[in-house]
Amino acid sequence: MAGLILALDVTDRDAAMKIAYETKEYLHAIKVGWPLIMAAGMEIVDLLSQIAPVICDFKVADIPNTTKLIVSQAKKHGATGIIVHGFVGRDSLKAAVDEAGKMKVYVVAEMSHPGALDFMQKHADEIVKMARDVGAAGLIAPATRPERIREIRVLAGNMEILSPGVGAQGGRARETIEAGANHVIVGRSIYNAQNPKEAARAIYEEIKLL
Ligand code: NUP
Repeated sequence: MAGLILALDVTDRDAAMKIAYETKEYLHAIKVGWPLIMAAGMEIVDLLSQIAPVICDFKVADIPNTTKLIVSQAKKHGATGIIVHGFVGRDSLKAAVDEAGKMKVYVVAEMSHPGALDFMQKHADEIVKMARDVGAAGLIAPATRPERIREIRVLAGNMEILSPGVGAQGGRARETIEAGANHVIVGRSIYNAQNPKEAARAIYEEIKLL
């Protein structure tokens, strides 16, 4: 069943908790990134974990030892998943997977913004193969390019694909899932909506049976 992951990129702790509570019945998970962590500290991961599974979008891009330390901190605060970069190479990726244990490691294969065409897209397919080799749980692939999700799906086997870029960046939820993503990641279209609960419900309804 396709699911909705809320990208909770607000910079106020109380606003974050309110939106999470309001939308929780429609969420597969909550993705927390640097804006909220820098505003509210890692404790927000512990708090949000009581509402829904939390994925830490830290886009880790470092040497194996530092990667291991970061993954371990995310685990300590109750995250169920962490997003890391793949371009740093096999040893760093392997360090993330080894340290993660039951926590899922999602590897950025190709980003959703136009700048991803400058460097990332050229190596995305190799990153997918490497992520699969080292036993990562899933991949990040762009909802803004459903044709790329389709290609990445073929290489990914049964790895999970999470796709950001729905809504504010122009991607569409149904099309993203139909192209082969398991779940969509949506931020601004929900947390900036007049009624975040209704915005989350609409996306949930659009994809839940796909
Ligand atoms: O390729 C990526 N694109 C992307 O937008 C990888 C990501 N992790 N993201 C994140 O997804 C981005 O940092 C933001 O948290 C979310 C998309 O938010 P929005 O465009 O729906 O507001």
